[in-house]
Amino acid sequence: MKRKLIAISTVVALTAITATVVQAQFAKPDAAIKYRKSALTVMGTHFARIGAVVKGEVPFNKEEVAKNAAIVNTMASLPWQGFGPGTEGGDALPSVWSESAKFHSNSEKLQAATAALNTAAQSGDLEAVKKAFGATGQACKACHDDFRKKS
Ligand code: ASC
Repeated sequence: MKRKLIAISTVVALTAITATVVQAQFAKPDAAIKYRKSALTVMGTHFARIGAVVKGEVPFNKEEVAKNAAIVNTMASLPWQGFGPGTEGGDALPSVWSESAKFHSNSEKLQAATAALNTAAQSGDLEAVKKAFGATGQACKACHDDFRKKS
């Protein structure tokens, strides 16, 4: 009897701790989904501004590209905390949770690519920016192919 009580109170305590940890990050799953979409939207917006320069649609302004790349690089570290347990939905495929090691590895590859893009942009070398932009786009695409709903 005593053992059963200890077992039950352990489960209750662990459940409470887990709930608190999830809640410390986001009030509810919808907030996590909104957060990760927002971070990805801001990242995509500033990435596209560099893309316009890379494609020759907008003249190369070193400072502007450097600012945009710094934002992309900062944003690249953020979305992942919004993909925690119990936050399935939005545009994310179930593979985010069932293949979490691969998802995590892809997120690290993206962050390595945006760090290189930022380094290139801060150097002001447009050719280096073009190369790093292409590599970053590949990292975006790799994850979208396997983990994002096709629209
Ligand atoms: C973008 C953007 C993405 C990536 C992706 C690259 O500009 O918003 O999600 O590039 O399309 O394949």
